[in-house]
Amino acid sequence: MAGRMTPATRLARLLSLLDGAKTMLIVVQNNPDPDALAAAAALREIANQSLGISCSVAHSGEVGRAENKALLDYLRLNTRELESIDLDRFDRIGMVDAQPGAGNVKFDPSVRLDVVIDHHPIRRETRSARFTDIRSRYGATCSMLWEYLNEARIDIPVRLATAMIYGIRSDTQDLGRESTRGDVEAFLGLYPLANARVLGRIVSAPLPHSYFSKLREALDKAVVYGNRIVSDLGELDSPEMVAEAADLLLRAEGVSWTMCFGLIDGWIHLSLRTSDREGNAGKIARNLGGRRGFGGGHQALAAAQIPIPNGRNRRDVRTMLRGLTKRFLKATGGVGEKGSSLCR
Ligand SMILES: [Mn+2]
Repeated sequence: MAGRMTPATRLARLLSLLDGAKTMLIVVQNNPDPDALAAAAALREIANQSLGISCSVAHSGEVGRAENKALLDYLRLNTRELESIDLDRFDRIGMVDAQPGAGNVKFDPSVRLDVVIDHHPIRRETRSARFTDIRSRYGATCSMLWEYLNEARIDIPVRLATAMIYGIRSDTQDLGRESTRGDVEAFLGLYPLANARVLGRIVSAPLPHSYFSKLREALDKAVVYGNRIVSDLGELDSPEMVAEAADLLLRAEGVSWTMCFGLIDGWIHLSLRTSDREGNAGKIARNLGGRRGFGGGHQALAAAQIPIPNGRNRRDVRTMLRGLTKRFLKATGGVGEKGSSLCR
């Protein structure tokens, strides 16, 4: 466990493990977010500048959000489809901002990883990796990677610094959520190196019109149960709107919990958010994921995926969703209240 070491020891351990390799594959979560993409680019920079290793980045699912696509373009990061990759062709395999066996990454957990650097709570499967640095108190994986870059005295290119700032900002809601001193230090270290104007353009990338109809759906379907909101977004192409709607709805007055879900390829994708410091969204998501699905995350934000068994019709799915809603309400203060539409 590298989490308790000094930055110098961590870097030395990482580099000695990578030493001798010519190629490395860096795996990130499905539908990667800015923190995942920038963290992958940061690990690539370290491996490349320190040891001349050439790296590829891979993930399942697509990069759906307009902002994340703009970030990829700007970073000049060509990500590859994980399913089409021959793992044996790489001397080392690393994973950032995710862990093997987690629900948000389609990667065979029996493949032994060389490097795992992440800020989610540690998973059993991670312990078999050769180098692990898991710091669940950190708001962003980019903050952890900044320490390595800083320790290695690598000149951080403007594009990378800009992307990492975005990664930290978006995972911590501008350092306001789940952030620690390490996140603030990384932010302050990276900010002078970043291009704020370009970042502004990425953050407000043009949105496809379909974004607005999905958003309207999320608002139309939002039901208030006391201090909780639940919204069913229906069929979706990618899960990003589920998370985005959960964030947005949490801003409703008097609301301290949100749960949004959508259906994608036979799976229920669900996002949980809370502003209640006593609440534990990660634990609830893990329970909702159950034995057949996956669930987990942080105190304030979490997600779960639950498979819809074969042969179920629409009514069965509605029953499943009602069951999830009930369990969510039970876990967050009781099922008593009758729901009412947020938008009348
Ligand atoms: Mn992250």
